[in-house]
Amino acid sequence: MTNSSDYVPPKVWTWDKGGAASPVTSHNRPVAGATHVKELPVGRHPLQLYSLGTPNGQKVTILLEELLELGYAGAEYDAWLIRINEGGQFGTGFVDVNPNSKIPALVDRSDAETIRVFESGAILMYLAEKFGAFLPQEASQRAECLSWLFWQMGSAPYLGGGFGHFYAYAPVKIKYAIDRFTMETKRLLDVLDRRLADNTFVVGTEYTIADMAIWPWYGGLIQGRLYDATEFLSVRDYQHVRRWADTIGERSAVIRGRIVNRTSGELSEQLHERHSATDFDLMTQDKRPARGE
Ligand SMILES: N[C@@H](CCC(=O)N[C@@H](CS)C(=O)NCC(=O)O)C(=O)O
Repeated sequence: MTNSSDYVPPKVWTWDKGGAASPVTSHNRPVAGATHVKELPVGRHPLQLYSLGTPNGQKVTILLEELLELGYAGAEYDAWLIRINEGGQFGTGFVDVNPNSKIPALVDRSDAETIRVFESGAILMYLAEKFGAFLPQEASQRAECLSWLFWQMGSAPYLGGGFGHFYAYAPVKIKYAIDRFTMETKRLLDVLDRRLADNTFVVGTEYTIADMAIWPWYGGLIQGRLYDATEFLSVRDYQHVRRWADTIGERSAVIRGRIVNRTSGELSEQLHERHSATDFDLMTQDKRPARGE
């Protein structure tokens, strides 16, 4: 491996297939499209989710569990596991649903016309609009909600792809990259902390899809579930984010949503696939369903 400080980029970049990769990027290529034929499984519910319990995946399962808790039976879903470390996102069936080969991806089979949705922010908006919940109707509140939702979507590559990648996953520790993305991550935490100093939730008093998008990332950082970086980032400085993260983390729908499709952490916090509300009860008896594995 070339030392990062010795590296001089060539005139034209070429793909070094045998080059250094972290376990999370070893399946990535510089081209799009499928690498193998694999149809996606289809369960009995109207909504079929193909995902993994990362922060981007958790956003959607939290919203679905919140909708079900409010009594929207049409939000019943099958959550199928896509193992991105094994290249599951490059199967033909998955690429048909998301040509960008990233989880989460949703298929809505509620009506005669099957609808696919990819990009977690688009999925949150689609579901919130479909059920008329967690997205304010009033113009200024709606604008605030969408602003914070897209703030999270825009900042994820800095927090996850930048800070998380170079601090936790990269096979070499590069000070320049870690400094650059730590600075931005702390600035983003401060943006959120200032907003939450005067507001219960990011939009104000109402809990919305913006909180559901932001919580798995910034709540995860603050509560120590992401990148093991609480000390490094001095997260105790962000006391309003902490208060907000703890409040949301106690909601029963969030407790359920954040363990769906999870494959890491405590075994008691991993429900690899979810096909029924009773799957959560089976977990407590250590009888997790393992369909499709
Ligand atoms: N902007 C996308 C990002 C999704 C994303 O980055 N997903 C990651 C997991 S959190 C993934 O599928 N990575 C697989 C890969 O990069 O090959 C969204 O919010 O849906």
